[in-house]
Amino acid sequence: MNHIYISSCGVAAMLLSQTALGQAVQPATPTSQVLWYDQPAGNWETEALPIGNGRLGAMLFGAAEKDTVQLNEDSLWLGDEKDTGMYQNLGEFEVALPRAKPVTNYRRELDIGRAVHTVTYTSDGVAFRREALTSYPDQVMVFRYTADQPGSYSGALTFKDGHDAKPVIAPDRLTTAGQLKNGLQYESQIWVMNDGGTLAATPTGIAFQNVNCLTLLVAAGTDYLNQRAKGWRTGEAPHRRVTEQLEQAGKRQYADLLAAHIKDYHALFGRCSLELGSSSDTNRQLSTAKRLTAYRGYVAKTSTETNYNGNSDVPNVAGAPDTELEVLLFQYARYLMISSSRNRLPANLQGLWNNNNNPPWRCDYHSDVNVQMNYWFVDQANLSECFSPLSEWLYSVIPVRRDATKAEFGTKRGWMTRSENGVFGGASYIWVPGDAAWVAQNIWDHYAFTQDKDYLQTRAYPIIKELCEFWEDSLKEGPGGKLVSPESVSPEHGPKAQGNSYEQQLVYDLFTNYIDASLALNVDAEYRQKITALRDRLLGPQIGKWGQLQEWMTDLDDPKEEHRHLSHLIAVHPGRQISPLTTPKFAEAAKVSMNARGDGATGWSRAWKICIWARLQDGNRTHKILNGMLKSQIMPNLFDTHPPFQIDGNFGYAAGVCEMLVQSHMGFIHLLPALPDAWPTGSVKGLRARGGFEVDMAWANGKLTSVTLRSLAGKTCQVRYGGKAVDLTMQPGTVIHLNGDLSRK
Ligand code: FUC
Repeated sequence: MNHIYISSCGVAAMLLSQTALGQAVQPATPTSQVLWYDQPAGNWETEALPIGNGRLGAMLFGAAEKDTVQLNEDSLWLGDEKDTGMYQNLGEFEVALPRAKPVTNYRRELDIGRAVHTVTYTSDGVAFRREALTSYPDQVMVFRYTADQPGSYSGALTFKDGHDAKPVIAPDRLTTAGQLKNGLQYESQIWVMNDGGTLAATPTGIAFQNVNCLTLLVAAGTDYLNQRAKGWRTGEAPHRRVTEQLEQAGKRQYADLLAAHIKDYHALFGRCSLELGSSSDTNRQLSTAKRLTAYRGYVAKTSTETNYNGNSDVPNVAGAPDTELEVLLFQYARYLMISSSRNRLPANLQGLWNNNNNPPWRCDYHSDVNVQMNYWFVDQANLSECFSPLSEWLYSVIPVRRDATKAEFGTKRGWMTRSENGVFGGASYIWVPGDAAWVAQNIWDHYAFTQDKDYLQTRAYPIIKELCEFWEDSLKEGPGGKLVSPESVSPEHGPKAQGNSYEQQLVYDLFTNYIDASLALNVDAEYRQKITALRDRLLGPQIGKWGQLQEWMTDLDDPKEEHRHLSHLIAVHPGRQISPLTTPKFAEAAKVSMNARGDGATGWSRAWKICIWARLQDGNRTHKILNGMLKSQIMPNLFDTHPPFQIDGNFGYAAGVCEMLVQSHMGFIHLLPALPDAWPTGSVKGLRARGGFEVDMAWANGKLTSVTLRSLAGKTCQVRYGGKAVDLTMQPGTVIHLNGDLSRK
């Protein structure tokens, strides 16, 4: 079938980029924005590459003879209000492309500057090229196959639904609809478009012959709705919406879909850039997998950590410092966030990529660190739009949690959750009272960064206030009349006890955020006073017998304990109760505890260690842990592994990098609070600070050289660097330029 795409199959244009890519010369995009490989992916978890638009996602393998694409839609969830459920696999399509001759010049790459995945290779004298993207503006995935000689595509498309629903096969379309056992309806459609040649329906899929240029449009959806009052369903099968999305996208040229996608993506991604010095040309020319190996080889000279396969053998690669790879990992976290969290459900334990119907940890929203960590960096790294999925999800499940808490504990006000959470409000595993206050901290922080009053009024304030009421009812009098939390766990180890630091610190944080929130809205003065009085009576941090910050109310901490959870350090990060600048003794005790926990860890825990040491202002320590993270738990596709793959490590890494460069949790903007010797020269543009500020800065030889500060909300602020501080009064839109000594330019 001929169609609108004919005119956009520009062979000449394709040839140009083919030459550049086919010879594996340095790509035009900076190497800190490209992941590339000289082999197809074999393994989903470690090698395949993710694309997504915050709702739809795919993992791409890129083999020349068989393009395998595994699909996800972020609301394809089992479960209900009682059962947490788990996140499901939508399915997998395969484009079989049998070829006559061996493949040469193979390259697959993910350009995170444009959010486009490309595969190029030569076979039988024909240069082939594929591009794949997931468009947010058009809500479809686009897969585009071109070649430099006409009629080069012959093969077949098949689709395997994740729950074995059978596709309805038309000559140009595969439509697959099904229902999960909780009644959730879903549908996926693949529309095949050919320039030249023929298409035909077969018993198993769609066959194509002698096609010049093949385009696949993929749309998918479910009838999930994040509203309890409507039974968590839209009330309509997804067929109409999915069909419409496909029809709308099908009216447009590929070049237009591509341009709209890049424009939309770049509006978010392009807002923050980072440079930490140049890497060597040798490093730059390595594929990402080899580059990681080289990095490991370099780090291995100074550390003995095991890698993600659990062995400590590091290939004999002469590595060199590679700050561009460290930047790539930071920007990759931003790419993954934009691709997995926009206007729909929040990023789960694997973002939104999952090929398993019984996934590790349900691929859910764990609330005793993981979902919080996912969102720590989002506002800092100038991706505030990606935050609302978290607040909307939380807002949607609170009514269920409120009822469940009342049924279980007879509570009158507020709610609690258990560590495993789904999308219909069901939760499982241990009840952890502090978890809710912890998510509420993210909820507050989003306001602190954006100064969005409407959000504060409609989402943050009601959520925070209700939890204050819960704690008002739950706190008990403990030793010396201090208020302590009821008996609970410190995630996820040790005895059940009263007054665990986890809860004490989170309640302190919640009350502090409430006070600030009610002041910002100028409401509830009386209740604010009450909460202030309660906060003053809370049992505060305690220093134990070996100088450590106590995890429990009684001095129980074992100096040999290396557990991954760092729950008693929340006051340092992400909280604001302990800082070397305001509470130096507690900060010292925090260091003692952190030294005892060690620098190694599983996935996310190591990222948290970077954040905590950054808050303790030890730049070299943060970089050592960062080195260890890249060496031992970053896989060739740059996913972080716990093991298995958990995206919190990727996102937590980005939070750590932000904390090393700019901190703003103590009421002022602190520049370069934890700059390591390994980053003597660099620059960053577009980091955000609390109070609605955007920061650009540059440094050289370990010293700040220039700063540009933009105010979005017109607040006064204090900027600090080293021993210096300046107070600035700004209007919305004011831009101020400072020298390295903070004098005005
Ligand atoms: C928490 C952690 C585990 C794991 C799981 C998904 O329970 O303690 O390490 O990350 O979440």
